[in-house]
Amino acid sequence: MVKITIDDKLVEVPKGSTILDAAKKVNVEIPTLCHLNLHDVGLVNQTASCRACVVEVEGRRNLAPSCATPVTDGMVVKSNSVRALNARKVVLELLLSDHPKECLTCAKSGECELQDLSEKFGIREIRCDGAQSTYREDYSPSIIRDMDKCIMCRRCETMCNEVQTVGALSGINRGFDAVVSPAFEMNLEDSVCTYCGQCVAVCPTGALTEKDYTWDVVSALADPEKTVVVQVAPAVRAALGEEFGMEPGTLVTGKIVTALKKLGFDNVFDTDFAADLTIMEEASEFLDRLTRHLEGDKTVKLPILTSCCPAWVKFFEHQFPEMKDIPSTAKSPQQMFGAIAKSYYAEKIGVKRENMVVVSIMPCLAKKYEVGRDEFKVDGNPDVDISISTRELARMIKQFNIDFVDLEDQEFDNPLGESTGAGVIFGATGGVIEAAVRTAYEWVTKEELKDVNFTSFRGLDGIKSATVKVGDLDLNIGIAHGLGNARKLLEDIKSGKSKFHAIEIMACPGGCIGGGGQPYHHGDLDILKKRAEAIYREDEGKAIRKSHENPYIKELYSTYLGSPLGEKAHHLLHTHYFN
Ligand code: HC0
Ligand code: SF4
Repeated sequence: MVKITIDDKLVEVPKGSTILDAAKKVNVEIPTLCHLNLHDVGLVNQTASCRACVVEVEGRRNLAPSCATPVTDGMVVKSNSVRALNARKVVLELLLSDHPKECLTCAKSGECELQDLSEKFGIREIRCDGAQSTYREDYSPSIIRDMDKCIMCRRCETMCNEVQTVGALSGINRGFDAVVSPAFEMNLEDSVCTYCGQCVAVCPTGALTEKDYTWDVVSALADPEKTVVVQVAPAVRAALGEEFGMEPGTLVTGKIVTALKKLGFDNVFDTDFAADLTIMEEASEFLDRLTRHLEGDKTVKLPILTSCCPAWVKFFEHQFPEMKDIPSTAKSPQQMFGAIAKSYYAEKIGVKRENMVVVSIMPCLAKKYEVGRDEFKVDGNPDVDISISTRELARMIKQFNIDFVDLEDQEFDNPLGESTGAGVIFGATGGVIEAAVRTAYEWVTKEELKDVNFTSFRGLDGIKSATVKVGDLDLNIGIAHGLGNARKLLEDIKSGKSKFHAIEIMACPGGCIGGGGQPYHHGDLDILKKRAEAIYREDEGKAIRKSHENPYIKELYSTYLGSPLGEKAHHLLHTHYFN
């Protein structure tokens, strides 16, 4: 251990700690911009590029960046000397000198860390206003890059390259032309980007933001010709409240339904219903593959991989094209919902497909891209028309002057609004495979699964594994969240080392609760933990906790789809992948 003094407070920290680590321990708040420590999910950005965290160290001539300076025994640090404060102010002024002054219209206004610090330091004029960087904007279906707002903190680069191992972003050029870009300055849309949105989640300014589709939703709602139905993803209910000042982990399911009805949607349905449907198909596919494998069929490939996360799908299409016959062919719940809404439900209520608009509320930015994929369209008409994020829904609720916190709870509409606990837990890492095992267990053993809680599948460890006894079989389950962790499991499959029968993969750290469209967590991982707890609380509170027991799912199969993996189910609920 090493002892140092910060602002007259004595603190003891492990060797190798930085001054910033030590300061946190004694609640000395040193401002940071580029620094981000999400150690639990493998992200430590320690580039020391912004210099907003400089401090004075006794005996040293130069100010030291506290995020990157290791402590030494007996060190005496002043975080608030006039010299340090003055340097920070100059750093901010220099950053602002070529930053667009667009706070009134910036998508990040109110959430921007540069804006916050400028306010804190009382910067009212920029003494060194001069040349401005002017880089073209880059629009993709999910993400907008506005590089004039980039402060070269490199958080996105660390996230994309080290945590996600996608390698879509790196710093290029010098001086005013310095930006973070895909290779050859191509647009994100033409790159290997997966649209996971994790770069957006950690960007401190408005350089990377979601593409906002809220006004497309408003236009659809205003069109008297259209029946507008909405689905709400599992993870949204565990996070939306944060946008209205509620404690992280507050469940707001019933309030979301009420808010969406007030916004004017004709029906408010639940993606969790479609998550139950996904389990029917995915568990059937898994058991079919497993049975044939056990019978010695060498053409069958195991492990089966979940396929409901569109960023993960795009990742394996780009990076492991030779393995695209391993993931399940089941569509994601978002897309299953759209396919069923525009067939079964549209027929039931006598509305033509082209007169129905399906909107989804998702914690995810890749879902915006997923809705536009050609295989999810019928004669050019998409199964899901518009996908907006949790943050965009919050914006709509505020625009419509709805007092969210005081809303009464309401229930989802039926038939596409009834769900089980198994559908809800899709929102947290490990939840999809837990839901699948709850069903597969009962289908294989023909016995009731008494304890549905597979706690070994839960939690924020990057890679989890567990063996579950299902009848005579020891089922080996693998779980990865974050694409870097997924890559490790895929490399094992490729080299023949994998012992898993089934693997769940979600692109975002934490699963969908940590999606790129969720309220910004500003580096506080406790927020992710609280959201996950909320998801499992909702599961506990459900009367039915296994997908195959959902009465509306049973009715859907008996009156419309036939059996899982049957012809109609195959046509509506399964997909294929591309290189
Ligand atoms: Fe998810 Fe989903 S669980 S990907 O994270 O499978 O976005 O919440 O909606 O589709 O259900 C996101 C969340 C979903 C889908 C579901 C899956
Ligand atoms: Fe990388 Fe994900 Fe951002 Fe794309 S969305 S650039 S994959 S971090």
